[in-house]
Amino acid sequence: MISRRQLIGAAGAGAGGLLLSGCDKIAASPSVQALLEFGNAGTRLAQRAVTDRAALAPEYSGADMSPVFRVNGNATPRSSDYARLLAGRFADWRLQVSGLVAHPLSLSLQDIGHMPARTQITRHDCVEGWSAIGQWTGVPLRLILQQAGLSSRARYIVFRCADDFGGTPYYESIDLIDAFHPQTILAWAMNGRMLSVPHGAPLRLRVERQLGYKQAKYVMGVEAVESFAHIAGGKGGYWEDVSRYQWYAGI
Ligand SMILES: Nc1nc2c(c(=O)[nH]1)N[C@H]1C(S)=C(S)[C@@H](COP(=O)(O)O)O[C@H]1N2
Ligand SMILES: [Mo]
Repeated sequence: MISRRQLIGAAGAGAGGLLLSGCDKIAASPSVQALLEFGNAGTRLAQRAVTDRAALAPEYSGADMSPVFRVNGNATPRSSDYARLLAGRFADWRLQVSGLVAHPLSLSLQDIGHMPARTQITRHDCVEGWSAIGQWTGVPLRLILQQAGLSSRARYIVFRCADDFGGTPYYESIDLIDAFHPQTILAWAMNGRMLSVPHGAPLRLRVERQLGYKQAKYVMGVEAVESFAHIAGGKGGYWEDVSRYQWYAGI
């Protein structure tokens, strides 16, 4: 499991990244404003992160839902594999669950649809300075990890996506606190309909205590790992590798 020291290290790095990023837009969001009000009290920030990681993100009512939920990043994966799966309405699509698990899984959309589902209306906050409230339905990630029999060596969950930027695949990762958080789901529906391609069909991550770029769309694989240092650029996600975006993007 994750030690308290490692947790404080990760939380401190995340908060520091926000402060250093110099991004005015994000500083304007109320939750970030609240974060900044902690000032330079890094230890207090870390303490808050340690005690609050299990807290739920606010949930909203249907009346609060945004009439338009912006699409950001890739709006459709360009690969021929994805095109083929989409043409078959994802009947041949499988979610591969691999890595540090006792039982690797290959789950169809139907398999996932038969698992218990959770529906939540939450606010998505993109680091670029926009937010939208939407409703998400999907399987809690912890149920998939439990079914796969997560090894005690696993510390992070990596999400492999079907899309890329200039040939570099999109991917993301989260720690086990977020992986087992009750609002962390692999969503197959949005606003009461099957997930659309622009929003990540057939399956996308919702990890509600973090910023937009952590919400991996087009998830093809879920991999349990001890470390993400050897994956792609080693920083745990596409944007983390190519920009100054921090791995822990807590809000
Ligand atoms: N696979 C993949 N996931 C992704 C992205 C992407 O380009 N590809 N963009 C990220 C960013 S920056 C945001 S804000 C959200 C946007 O989700 P949406 O298009 O459903 O609004 O997805 C995130 N997940
Ligand atoms: Mo974003």
